[in-house]
Parts: sequence; structure tokens; C-alpha cells
Amino acid sequence: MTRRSNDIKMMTRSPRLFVPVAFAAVLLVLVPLPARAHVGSPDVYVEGNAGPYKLSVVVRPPLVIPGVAEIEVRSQTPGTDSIEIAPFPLTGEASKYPPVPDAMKRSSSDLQYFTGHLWIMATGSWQIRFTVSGNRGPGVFSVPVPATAMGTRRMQPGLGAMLAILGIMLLVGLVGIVGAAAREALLPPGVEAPPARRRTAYVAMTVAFIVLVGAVAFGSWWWGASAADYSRYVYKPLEMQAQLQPGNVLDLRMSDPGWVKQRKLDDFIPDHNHLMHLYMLRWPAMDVVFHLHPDQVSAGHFQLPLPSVPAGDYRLYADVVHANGFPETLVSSIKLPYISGRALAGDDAEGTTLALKPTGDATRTSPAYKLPDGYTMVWKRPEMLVAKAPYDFTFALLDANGQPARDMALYMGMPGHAAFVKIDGTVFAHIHPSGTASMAALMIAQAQNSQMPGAQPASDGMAGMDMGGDALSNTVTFPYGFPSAGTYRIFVQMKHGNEVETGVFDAEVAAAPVKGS
Ligand SMILES: [Cu+2]
Repeated sequence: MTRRSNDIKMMTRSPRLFVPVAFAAVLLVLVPLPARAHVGSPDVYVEGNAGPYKLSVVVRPPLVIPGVAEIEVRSQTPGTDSIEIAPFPLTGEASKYPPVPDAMKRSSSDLQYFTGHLWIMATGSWQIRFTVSGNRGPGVFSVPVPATAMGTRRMQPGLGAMLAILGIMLLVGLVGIVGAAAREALLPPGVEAPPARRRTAYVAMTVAFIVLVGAVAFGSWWWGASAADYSRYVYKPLEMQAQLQPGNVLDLRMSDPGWVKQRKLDDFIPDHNHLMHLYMLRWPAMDVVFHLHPDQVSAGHFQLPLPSVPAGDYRLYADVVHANGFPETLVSSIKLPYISGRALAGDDAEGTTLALKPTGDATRTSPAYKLPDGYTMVWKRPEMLVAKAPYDFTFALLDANGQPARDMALYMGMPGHAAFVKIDGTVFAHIHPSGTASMAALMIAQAQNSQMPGAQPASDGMAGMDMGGDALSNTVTFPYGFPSAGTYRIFVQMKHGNEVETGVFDAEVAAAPVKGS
């Protein structure tokens, strides 16, 4: 079946969605707002195995819901013939009934590259299932995609002015037609209208004018009401209040600013061993970073005894995942005095570095980061970084002699964790070797594929999760793309022995080329 016919089928299946679709279609320019999982970084970059095929997937979710998600896949395994995609909810009854899949379009110049698009019809925790066929047999892999309306598009001023002028011309023209009809419709051609007919015409024109202005006013009210209704669906992240309590306890209380009714504060599930991953950054220098794991005290209430912390203003980014696999990043800030706290323990990590320099300076920072214990973390930095493009960010850990570190260990089950933070605070993304998707959501998605041909155990489907007997590599790779141009700081964590190392790298990102150029 062609993609278009499938689009139409999905639309006709849900006729009551026509109005929001039409509404989304007439809203024109969007102001992007901070995003759900991660902040300001809505695109999903994931690497994983569909059976024997290694896929690099990019999903660009729509900015309005319902809307079209754009999907790009690069198969890193030769012999891939075709890929089919199907969108459906990640959890619940509907997750058992995936729709008929669509075929992705294969690039004629690059046989390993496939593109496609899918309608996402409702807000929520979705997944896209990729079914691959090729000369190595079937393969299946699913990518979780949190889908939410991110804002309301505003009309471009030029277009608005043009439509207003055309509208006024229509209105004036209609009034003129009504007047002419009332005055002359019953007269033979060429005969002058008598005064009584002229008066009737004026009355008719006045009535027509009033009716038309009334219709425009009603239209404006309807538009406003629809927009207000729609704005309730625009994503609003959970809010978080941070406080320092006696005993150096960091106290975090969540509140719901109101969004979809289904959102709860008591349904978080562990994501790589913890209910909450908290990045605490000294702001705006980003010269001190903590990766900590507060404990849940009660629904929406987390606490953590702080380690020793230098004084300063801190920004807090807390990652949580709801039971349906929907991830959120809560943002808060706190001013802290110097804290002489407990020693770092468990999965805690800390890094201290130089202050981030203003825009334009980042390209000159070294791709080799000296760590306090004599080790070095090296970023295999691409020549140029462009917004929106997918990259593999690769880092290697070298020992004090400059040799590949041989005592590598997993840090929370993975060879590495990375956080990408934009200098102006509009972007925060906590990434893993499998990509931007929450690990918990990836697990839920893979588990559902277990009965399908080409499925593999959930943990094997994700890059970086192979826990085979071999010694761990001293390199780690994160698939990611910057959402916008500007200066970013990247915090990379790798573990060797019992030491969690935090490498810090700055990146200058160029604007994405304009489409079609
Ligand atoms: Cu992590």
C-alpha cells in the first residue's frame, strides 16, 4: 500500500481528529519550546540491532499533534533490502495491535539509506517498529518516540496582511453585489434605477455589511476558542522546586502545572537502575558538574544528601521516566553555599573544569581532556559540526602512559553516559550509547518484539548493552545531533576500575543548511 493511502486510511479511521488536523494545518510558524525528555532536543537518535542489521535511526517528531514524524534510517549492515515502519503506542492495549506498516523509501544514490514519514495522531508515549528484510533474513527493532504538541504556530505577518487585504476585498465585493442585485436585478438592461430602488439597495447593503462583519467576528471567536483549546495540549513539563535542608539534604518537590490528565507523579520506573538521574551544573560557567541519583521519599518528592559541593548557582536537570515509557526532564535551580558533605558513593560522579568561554571560542578547545588521575579522555571530533545532522560522538579513554585504558568498567550498565548542554541553557540532553531514547522505554519496546521473526533478547538490541565476556573497549560512541547552532558543552562519563571519569568538551555548532539549497 502506498504511504498516501495509508495516511488517508488513518485519517478516516479517526474522523473526530479532522478538526485538530485542519487546525494544525492552518497554523503556520511555530515557536519551538523546551521539550519533554531532554530539554530543547526533541529529535530521537537511536542506534540498535534489528536482528542481524545494525540501524542508525533518526526520528524527528512533529511539532504539532496530529502531525507527521520524519524518519531516516541508515543500515550499517550491507544486504539490507527493505525497511517497513509502523507507529503505535508503547504500552497499553493498543500496543498489541500495530497498524499495517509502511515501506520506507530507499535512496537511489545510497542503497543503505532509507526515509519515510508517519502520522502521529495523539499525544503520548509512542513507538515506531522497524521491520527489516535482506539477505541475512528478517530483523525487527523498535524505537520509543514521546510525542507531544510543542507549541502553536503563529501566522507570518506578511501572509496575515495579504489575507486581510483579500478578505476586505471579498467583503466589500459581496456588499457591492448585494447592493447591485437589490437595485437593478428586476430592471430591463440600460434602464436607470428609480429612487425607491436605490433606497432599497442602501438598506440591503447595510444589512449585508452587518451580517458579514458578524460572520467575521464569529470566525475570529471560533479561531480563538480553538487555539485556546489546542494550547491545553501543548506540552508543559513537570515543575520542580529545589531546597537545601538541614544536614545538607537536597529536597526536590515536583508539581504538575496541568497538561494531560493521565500524567502522574507516582508512576516512575527505574531507568538504568535509578528512578531519577540528576545533573547539577554550576551556572552559567558549567565548570562544576555532578551526576547524582536522589531517592524517592513519596510521590513527587525526592531527596539526596549532598556530597561536598563548591558554592554557587546551580542548574538542576532531573530525568525521570513514567510507567508508559514517557520520559521527562525537570528543570530547577538552587543557590548553594559551600557544602562539606559526604564522600561520593555508588553511581555518583563529579567533574570540575574551566569555565565555558563565550560563543566562538569552543572550536579551539582541546579534543584531549586531562583527567585528575592522569588518564586522558579523547574526543574524535568531526571536522565540522552542523545542527540537525546525526553524528556518532566517539570518545576514547587513555591511561597515564597514553595507552588505551585496560581496566574499563561499565558505569550503570553502560560503557558511557553523556550530557549535551547549550551555553544559553535552552538545550540539555542526557545520552547513552544507544542514543537519546530512555533506556527504560527502549527495554519496553524491545520486549514486545520477542515473538517476532528477527527479534533478539531485549538487551542485545541496544548498542552498548552487550555484556559479553570480552574485555570492554576503551571507546564509547553516542549517536546524537545538535538541535540548533551555537556553543555546547559535552560532559562524558566513563568508568575504569572504581573511578568514574568526567571528560568535558566544548563544541561550536554551525547552522543547518537551508533545505533545498
Ligand atoms: Cu545516563
